[in-house]
Amino acid sequence: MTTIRGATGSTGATAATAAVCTTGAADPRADRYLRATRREPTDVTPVWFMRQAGRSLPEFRAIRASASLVEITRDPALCAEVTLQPVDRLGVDAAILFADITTPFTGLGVDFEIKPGVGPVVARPIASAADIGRLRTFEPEAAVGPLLEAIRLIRAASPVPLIGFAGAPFTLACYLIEGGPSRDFRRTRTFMHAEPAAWAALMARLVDATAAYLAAQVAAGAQAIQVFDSWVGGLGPLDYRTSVQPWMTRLWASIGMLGVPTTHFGVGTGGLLALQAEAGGDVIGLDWHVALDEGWAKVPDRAVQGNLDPYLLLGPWAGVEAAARWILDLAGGRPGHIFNLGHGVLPETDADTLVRLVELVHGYRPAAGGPRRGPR
Ligand code: 1CP
Repeated sequence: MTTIRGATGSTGATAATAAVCTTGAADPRADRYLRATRREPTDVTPVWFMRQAGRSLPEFRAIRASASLVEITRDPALCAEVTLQPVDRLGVDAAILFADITTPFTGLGVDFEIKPGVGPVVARPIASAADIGRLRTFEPEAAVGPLLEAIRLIRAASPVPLIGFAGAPFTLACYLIEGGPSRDFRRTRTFMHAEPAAWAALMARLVDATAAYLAAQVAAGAQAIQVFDSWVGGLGPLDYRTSVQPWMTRLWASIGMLGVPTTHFGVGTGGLLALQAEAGGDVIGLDWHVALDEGWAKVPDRAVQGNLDPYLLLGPWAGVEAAARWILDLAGGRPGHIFNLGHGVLPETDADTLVRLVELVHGYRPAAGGPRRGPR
């Protein structure tokens, strides 16, 4: 087990590094994920899970009983411990920083809370150009200093690469304008069309903040970054091209220079994949609405990540196994497939099912003769 809490400052980090170095050199998980992002061959298919930290792990719930999500992100040692819990328990090939996509809101001067059972709720949703004018410039060290310190601790202790992340401007705007979770993002989509100049101003502010936030994570040690455009699949291709893609292109012009692999993720984006790839991303996320080979054919020059339906994990193992093997057969061992769920781990998921799934992916060997198509 990786224990970082109780470690004080650099002394603790050094001790953790020493402990890992003795075993870490031989850990086959050390660079599988990074190699796959570059579409280089790997010994086995790398696997990690979106939302793998927190949620289904009992050891997370024990910590969460006495500290809120925001408190965890402000305590570097605790944040590092929670980030590394799934690496120990599940055997995954990458760690993802424990934070929320709304974590940088405080640095923009946006008052919000994460309500249990609901999600992020913004105190005063954005409704006008004047509201956008009141957003503060995001200064990473002042806004998320402890989180950047957590990244340094994780890097010193982790046997696997650390993925930093941020919400994409559209998805962040959904929370800022709706004021909380929404099924149809009605206000956001209306605002986008009714107030095009204000929408552009908001997107510009969020691109700048997100670029600065991700650059700070990489400077602190994140070895890859993922941009979550979780809710953009609600848009059609015309809206995407007009109102979102230019901002994603601008974001990638900045983060593409950071020197680490980037992943561009969304849900329900089967009709947007080529446009997303055009904006940027070494790795493109595929959710479960698209067969892996068909999705990959739309972004042939990129790596892909996905695409198991997270709801399957709530059912019998046979369903998980059949779908996982189908996905792996469709990938056929081609370099550049990172196995993941099509969206985040659901809170009710049994951690043992995740362990078993990691073992299945790592134990899989593609059949000779390339990708198998199977049923769809
Ligand atoms: O592995 C992890 O869980 C790492 C930490 C992590 C990540 C990567 C959290 C902690 N949130 C996120 C990303 C995130 N947050 C996304 C993008 C990924 C995705 O699409 O799932 C989104 C859309 C959010 C917003 C959010 N935060 C929701 C969804 C609300 C909605 O609109 O339906 C919820 C429920 C949260 C709260 C939250 N974030 C994270 C945790 C552990 C929790 C649960 C609340 C808590 O424990 O207090």
